[in-house]
Amino acid sequence: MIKKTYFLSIVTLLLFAGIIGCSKSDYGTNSYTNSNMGTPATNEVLIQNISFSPQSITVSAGTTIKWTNKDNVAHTVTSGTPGSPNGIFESGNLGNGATFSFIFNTKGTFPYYCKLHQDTMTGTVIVQ
Ligand SMILES: [Cu+2]
Repeated sequence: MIKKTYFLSIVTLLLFAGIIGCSKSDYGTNSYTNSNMGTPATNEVLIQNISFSPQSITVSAGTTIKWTNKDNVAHTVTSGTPGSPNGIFESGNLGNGATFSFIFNTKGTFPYYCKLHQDTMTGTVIVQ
């Protein structure tokens, strides 16, 4: 009887350890991005959860677009395509809460990307 109780206690402890372990790893996964997802304002692109939101934005010539990094990791807003920056705009590293603005005076389609996550983070500005 004592042995059975002891065995059950060990099983219970292991179950708790497992549950706490899972919770911790879930928290760890989320901690570098922003769980407080925002909605971009007009002419604004939010950088959140390792992506640009909206991914494509259309504005009229002369509009200033502002990017805001909501993540807890650095990102860049770099014109061109991954691996081939074209020098039109370059934010440098943006930490959490940092912003970058650029005035789009020329009509056209402007692809951009994040230098630090260029396999997944791309966006487009369309100026009409
Ligand atoms: Cu990035």
